[in-house]
Parts: sequence; structure tokens; C-alpha cells
Amino acid sequence: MTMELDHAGVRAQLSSDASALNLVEFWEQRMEIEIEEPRPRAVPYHWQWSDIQPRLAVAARTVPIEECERRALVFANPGLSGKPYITQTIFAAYSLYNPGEQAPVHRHTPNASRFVLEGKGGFTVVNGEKILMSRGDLVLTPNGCWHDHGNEGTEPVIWVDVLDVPLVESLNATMFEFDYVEDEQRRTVQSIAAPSGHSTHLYSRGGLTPTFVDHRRGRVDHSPMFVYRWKDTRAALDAMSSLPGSPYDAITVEYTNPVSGGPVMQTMSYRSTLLRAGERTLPQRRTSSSVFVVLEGTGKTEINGKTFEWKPNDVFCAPPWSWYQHESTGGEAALYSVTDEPALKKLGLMRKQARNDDGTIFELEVA
Ligand code: GTQ
Ligand code: FE2
Repeated sequence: MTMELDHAGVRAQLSSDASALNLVEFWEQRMEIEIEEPRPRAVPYHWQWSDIQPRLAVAARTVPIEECERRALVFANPGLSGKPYITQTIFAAYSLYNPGEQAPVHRHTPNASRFVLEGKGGFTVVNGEKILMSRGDLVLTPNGCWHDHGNEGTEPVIWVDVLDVPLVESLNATMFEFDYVEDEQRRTVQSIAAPSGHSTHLYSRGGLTPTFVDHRRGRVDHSPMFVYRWKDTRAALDAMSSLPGSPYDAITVEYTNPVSGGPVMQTMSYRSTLLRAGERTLPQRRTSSSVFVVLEGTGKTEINGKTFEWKPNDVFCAPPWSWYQHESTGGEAALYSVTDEPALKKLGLMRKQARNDDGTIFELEVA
């Protein structure tokens, strides 16, 4: 037996021993570990309202609410092998409730929100506060807050749910609870315990915070204001619309916790962007992932060289570290977006870059 064979034999034995001992040889997998740039499995993708709306209508006719509890068509990013995730950290879905339907009360560790697209009469009860909503309103049901939904109107209501389900699940911290008890009885809906308009009356005027209430409204820290009205957001965007804005984000506002000034939830940041007529942002990329919902206008967004032309109620996503830039093509446009930026920031992993017209790439400050 030669030395070489010996050596090869020893190495082969090492490999099979390692495998039997549940060890992996670093040098066999280092390409999977020493990654130079983020390698998201999620891909840039766009869902058109014209494809979704008829299927939601079929689901509304044929899937009883008792069977589904929440009648949702969930975005499954084609890069994520059929998982119901729009990016590796974010879950999103279109939900439809027919008049009179109800989703039973529950709570969970994933943070959740809905952003209303159609219909009047939809409501969510969050920790005893009943919130009626209409187009463009953002309603929060953060980690640990009891919530039930319903539709007391005369037409179907449709909204977009956004949750941090995959992020929480990647940490194996998912918990859903359905055993809501009031007066020692198990209930499927909450009784109303807060005055109508509570969140709005207490918190909706920027720069003024009430001193006579406990701002903690749940098990963990989050915004005590559970609803952000589109009419307020639109008015804010309008009031800012003659300012230069940002070359990367145009006129963007973040929905903030009125007490801390920080994001409304610990893991996700919610924003609305106004693109002025013909405005085109410069390309940027971020280590966070983004989900966009078109509220007003038409436009196109280029993500990693692919162009997505959008219309109202369309949804699209930009995975981490993908270059993206927006352009309005029919007058003003308004985009609503959600990112996992607060989670990345807390972990020291948030980075942003921009690219100039001449191709130069430079770092943007992470605020
Ligand atoms: O509205 O409470 O799409 O708990 C998925 C899980 C919606 C909700 C979803 C949920 C909800
Ligand atoms: Fe929920």
C-alpha cells in the first residue's frame, strides 16, 4: 500500500466517521458558510390585483368562514418552495370577509397588521377596542394582543394582512392562543371595553401625548395607537409634497409609536410613500426585505433589473440586498410598505446602499 492510498483512505475514513458522529467537515461546506453577500432565496415578485380579485371572489362564494376562520389567499414567494411566505421574514395575504362574517378571537406571538383595500364595515377588535376601518387604514394587532375580526357592512371587505410569521418561526418562538376567557367563560368574540375612537383620540395628533393613561396596552412594548387612518397619512404626505424629499425614498413617512417615536412594532416598520408625478427614485438596496402594496396611481418598480408595472391593489416584494427603484407613470402614486428593518437594526445587521446614475455605489446611513 502506498503512502498516497493510505492518506486517501484515512481521509475517507474521517469523512465517514464524521458523518456517523453527526459532524460536518468545515472544508466540505465552507462555500455555504462564508457567504460574501446576502443570498436570499426569495425572489423579486409581483402579484396583480386583476389575477387575485376573481379568485378571492370564488373563495368568498365557496369557502365557508367556519371552515377557514380567516379567508386568506397567502402570497407564496416562488423562491421559497411553496411556503406561505412573501419573503424569508414576512407573511402577507389578501383576506376577504363577507357581510356578517366573523373571525374568532385569538392572539399570537407574531406581530400582525392589516391594511384595508376595499369595503366599508370591516372591523377588528384589538384588546377590547373596536376599530372600524376603510380603505388605506392601517390596523395593528401586535404580539400578544387579543383580536377578532368581522364585517358589519353590506359588501365584502378586503384587506392585506402582514405578519412577521416566518421571522418568529425561524426562532421557533411561534405561539397561537385561542382560549379567550371573559367572566370565566370561553368566548369567540371580545366585548367592547374601550371607548369608540380610543386610539385616535389619545394619540393621533403628532407632538401631543396624553399623560393620564398607561401607554402599555399589551404583553410587550409596541405602539399604543392601534389604528392609523389613511386620511391623516394622506394629509401628511400632501403637506410635505412640495419638499424635495429623498432621492431614494421620495416623500416617505414611517408610521411611528407616538410614545417612543420608534417603529410601531419591535420587528417591522410600516411606511407610506408618495411619488410625485413622473418621480423616479435612485436605486437602493437594503439588508431588510420589503413588501409593497399599491394604494394610488400607476408606476413601475425595477428590482434587480426586472421591471414590474403596477396598478392599485397590486402587491410586490423586494428581497434583501436587491436593487430597487420606483417610478410613477400616471401622475401621483402612493405606496404602502412593510419591512423587517427594526429586527435587523436591533441585531446590528441593517445596511443600506445607493447607486448613482454613473454606477457608483455608496453607503447610506442607517438612522
Ligand atoms: O387576521 O388575525 O392572514 O392571525 C394569518 C394569521 C391573518 C389575522 C392571517 C392571522 C390573521
Ligand atoms: Fe391573528
